[in-house]
Amino acid sequence: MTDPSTRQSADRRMVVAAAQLGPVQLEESRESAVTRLVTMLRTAAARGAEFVVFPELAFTTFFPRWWNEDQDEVDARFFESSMPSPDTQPLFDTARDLGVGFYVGYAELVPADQSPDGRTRRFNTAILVAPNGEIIGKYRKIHLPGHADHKPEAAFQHLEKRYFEVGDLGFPVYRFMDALVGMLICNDRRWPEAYRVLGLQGAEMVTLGYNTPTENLHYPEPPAQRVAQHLLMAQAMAYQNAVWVVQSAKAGFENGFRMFGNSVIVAPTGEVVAKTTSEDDEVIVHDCDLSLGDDLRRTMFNLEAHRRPEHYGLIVERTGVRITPANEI
Ligand code: CDV
Repeated sequence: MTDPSTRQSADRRMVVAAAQLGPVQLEESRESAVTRLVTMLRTAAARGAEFVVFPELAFTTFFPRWWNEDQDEVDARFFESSMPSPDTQPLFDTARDLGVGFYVGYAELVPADQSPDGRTRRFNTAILVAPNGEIIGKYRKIHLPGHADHKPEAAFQHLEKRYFEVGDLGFPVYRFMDALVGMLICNDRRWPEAYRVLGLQGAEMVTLGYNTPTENLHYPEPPAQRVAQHLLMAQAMAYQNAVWVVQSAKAGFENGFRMFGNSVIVAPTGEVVAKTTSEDDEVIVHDCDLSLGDDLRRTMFNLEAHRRPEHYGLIVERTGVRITPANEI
């Protein structure tokens, strides 16, 4: 266990990039998507980045927007049963050549013969890859949004609950280069619990890829409001947990369905230090001072000194709302 007081060594820095991916059409091959990621990796490295954050499900289109009953076809078109795979190997090779680490999201298929319970399993997954090209960490998305049933009346589907299982790895934090890094995926960013569990393990940087539709599937909502909420969450979670937040979008029109960009790097102070301006492939870079959160962690958000878990029981005991007014004894 690391003593938080021992990490206040001066001038720990990491130059980090968020590499936003523009749309990946249904017809686009994995090979083509990987070529685009490799190009951005090179751009980021040329601008000094040591660590690059790519989006959720980065190798294909955002396929949960389509109902498909042919699971074999879904598996073959969108899932990876090994990582790296022949198609994704160039990304790993380039990272190793450049000496750059990365986070990337993909649809993970665990074949039945490799699964402890003999069942084929499917997860929405992100990995942390070291500058030598080795996978050093894995996270499987826990807060799966959307639905499992077909909604033919809807303009589009959000079938993450159909295509994926809830992640089974918890919220691990990894020692990565000079920092303590946690991973989340898209909808996880809306849940303070996820960030706090990372914060309690000393995370200094939280990395996250996302695919967020510009339109709300459930009710009309102005797109600008959705972007405002996205930025609000990133800034609040960064400040409340004294962490750097690096969030990378897949954006733009995929087969007519739009997703917003606004990839951001946010400082532990809650300030946005870099943000994309397009819905295309775009790289933003920031030189992060890893000690910037130390003052907050020592004072306002000294978790050891100020948290009151004896009063937080409901957070883990109860999932949904049950109205329990204090005056009804
Ligand atoms: N891929 C996602 O998790 N998208 C959700 C949408 C459905 C709201 C998100 O939180 O952005």
